[in-house]
Amino acid sequence: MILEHLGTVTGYTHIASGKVRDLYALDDGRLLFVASDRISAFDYVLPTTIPDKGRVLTAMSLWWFEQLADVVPNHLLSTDVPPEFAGRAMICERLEMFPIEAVVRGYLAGSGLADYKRTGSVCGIPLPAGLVDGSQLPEPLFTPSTKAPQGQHDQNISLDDMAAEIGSANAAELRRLALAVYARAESIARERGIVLADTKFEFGRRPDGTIVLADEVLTPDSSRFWPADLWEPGRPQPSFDKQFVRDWLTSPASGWDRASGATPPPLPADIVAKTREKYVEAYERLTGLAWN
Ligand code: PZK
Repeated sequence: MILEHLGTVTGYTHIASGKVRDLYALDDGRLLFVASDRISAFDYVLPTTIPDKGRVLTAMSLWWFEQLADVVPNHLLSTDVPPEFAGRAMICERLEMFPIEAVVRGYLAGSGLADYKRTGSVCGIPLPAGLVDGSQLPEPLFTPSTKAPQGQHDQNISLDDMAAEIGSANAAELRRLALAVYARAESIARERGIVLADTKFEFGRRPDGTIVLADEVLTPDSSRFWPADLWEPGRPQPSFDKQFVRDWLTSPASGWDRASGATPPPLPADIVAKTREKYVEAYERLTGLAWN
């Protein structure tokens, strides 16, 4: 009771948390979107944080919003946030969110690859035979999914399913916007030596009906970034940011048995430092700006 009251007088009330980000409501109706330093791997939030990760991903997202401003409006209002969130939070306009993850895939991996192996299609879109893990697709695909409750995986759906959920005009517009944003971002990333294999957007609607890009965008947490020089279809591609973490967790050194269902152990300091450096490198390569 008392804590809730204090939360209100300080002006922000916690409303939701994902694995690595937190959402607060301001008392004027706006939202505070906060990126933490938490990191997930193999579907677990690890017991170790990565210093500066929240600030790096927020800076990256802000930079992308600017790059994309002529393609789609976004929910960012301000970065003037409470001091404990400085650099890793955005004040955003509150939208009516579409209950859809707007995924675009330029390459085959993850659940897209799983669908393809099982059905020869991804989200009902037929693909040529002979594609392998990491293959570039003939053209980028819009492959929507439904947001699953926390702890479960999103489920790929067809465009017809999506249209049944949000209406065919909204479905067509989300598809158009997501593909346009991906095309712009993929071209920027490629010039900087990063393959943007796939990415997930969330969109919402203003009271006047305008569709707006929300969430964080085009970060390693919402996208698969691959180092372009190491891209080699036919095997799982190394992750730009998390490869040191995955390699250590699955090595004997970690003592962790992924199949056991146990929570992963804390990361050693050198893995933390190298992973932090990868996030900084991704930011610097994409933006051409120095970190700090
Ligand atoms: C909104 N999420 C996902 C993000 C979480 C959950 N601009 C907006 N307006 C209304 N709702 C949302 C947004 C945004 N972005 C986003 N859920 C609601 C989410 C961060 C942490 F726990």
